[in-house]
Amino acid sequence: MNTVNGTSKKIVAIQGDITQQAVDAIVNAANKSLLGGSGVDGAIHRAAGPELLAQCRLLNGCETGDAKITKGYNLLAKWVIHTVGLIWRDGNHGEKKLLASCYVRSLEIAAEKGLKTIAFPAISTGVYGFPVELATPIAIRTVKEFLQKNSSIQQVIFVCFNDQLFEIYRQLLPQILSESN
Ligand code: AR6
Repeated sequence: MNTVNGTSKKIVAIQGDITQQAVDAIVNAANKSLLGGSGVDGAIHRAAGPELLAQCRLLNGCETGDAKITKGYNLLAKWVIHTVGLIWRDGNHGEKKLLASCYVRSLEIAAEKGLKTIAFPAISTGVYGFPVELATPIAIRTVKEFLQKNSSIQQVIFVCFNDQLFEIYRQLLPQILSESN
């Protein structure tokens, strides 16, 4: 498996399918309805089974930049944290702040539940059109800063679904993790 480690293995990037990750929680790049969709959202619902949708129906949706948690049902992951990114327009409509908020809220919920290992997809970079070159540094810096303040989470895994995405994480992860703040 392709893996790139940060200095402490606390933050790593792998190439793979998030539905196959044996972690405490996987994060879903959902939409405000939380009722499923295409991309990673569709893959997670298919792998988790219909009980996931039944629980999502009880959540009354989710605001952009926020997150909500459900069980993982048939997934290897015990929990799914559903977060909602913003559809990319031109970068001047709060996209960056809301993307960072997706990562922070997901990690806050994981920490509140005492979860130790969390896997993220590249939120908003598919259907929602956020350029990966801009989204990746935001994802890495936001997770890095969160883990500097919170010691309960042991590992965050960025799961890259394709070669191009993994290559960007392979380049940026060591670079950003070695920067002093
Ligand atoms: N494992 C890991 N990453 C994946 C997987 C997978 N199985 N499948 C896709 N990706 P997207 P968004 C990557 O479009 O841009 C849905 O309809 C994909 O390559 O899934 O936040 C929701 O319901 C990309 O890098 O999410 C919303 O309506 C990343 O996951 C909307 O799409 C995110 O792509 C959300 O759009």
